[in-house]
Amino acid sequence: MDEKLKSTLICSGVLKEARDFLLERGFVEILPLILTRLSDPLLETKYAKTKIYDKEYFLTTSMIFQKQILMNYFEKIFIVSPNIRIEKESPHHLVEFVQLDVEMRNVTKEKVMEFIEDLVIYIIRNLKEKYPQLIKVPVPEKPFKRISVKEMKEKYGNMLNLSQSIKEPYFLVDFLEEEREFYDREDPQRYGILLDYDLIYPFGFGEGLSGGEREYEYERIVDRIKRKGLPLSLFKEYLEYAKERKLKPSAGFGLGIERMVKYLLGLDHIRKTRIFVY
Ligand code: ASN
Repeated sequence: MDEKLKSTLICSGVLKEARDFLLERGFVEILPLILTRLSDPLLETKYAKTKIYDKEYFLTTSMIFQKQILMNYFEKIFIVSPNIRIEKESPHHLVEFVQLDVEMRNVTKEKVMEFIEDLVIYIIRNLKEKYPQLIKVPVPEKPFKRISVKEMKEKYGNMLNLSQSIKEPYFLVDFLEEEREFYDREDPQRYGILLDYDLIYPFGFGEGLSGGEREYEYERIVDRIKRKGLPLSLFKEYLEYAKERKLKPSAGFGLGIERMVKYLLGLDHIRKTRIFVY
């Protein structure tokens, strides 16, 4: 079978297994937004700004803020969310990609990492059973190893070298404030260190997921935005929620769907995971 057709089949399988796992655990699925007025500042660009019926919109880079706002109403949610990011031309990046965006109220970094282990093991185990000829990667065992960003840099230099050197998924933790966004919660005991986690696939497949605990207190959010040198006016709607104490303690993650398919099928380029992306 052609690589793009295999990928399409496995992509459908990943989404089915992920949805089954989350719905069984009481998660509510939220529909994604493509046009938005509030999106992730991670690349500091508002793509394709456009006016529709006198209102300005741009394209979603991630639904991080919507996930946090939703925590005021639901305890556990997920979104199969298409994102646009002009980040880098590489075998690991797509301008248009889909992430499985998950958020949970009142959970800690450790709990979410355990949850991710269970989710990833569930998806791989079930897909290996259904498609034994297509999926050769082993079912990982938990707990996945944890490595700090500091240790990763000392021992491997960078994330891709780490990924090339390992034979099972790892969690990369203890990101520095300047490496991530203002909404990622700073460890109250360790200034400048964030309560984030990335899932790194082995055999050079690189980062597969990123997430963290979130800042939710108005004063802390304002401080973090200022430390980034960003204008508060960019986040007006979000800051209003925070001021009214409508953001709750939460943590979550985004799992890249195409990156997981690329890893499961051992593909050399992420374009091969999408039937209409060339
Ligand atoms: N989805 C990511 C998260 O939950 C955020 C992102 O895509 N930048 O942390």
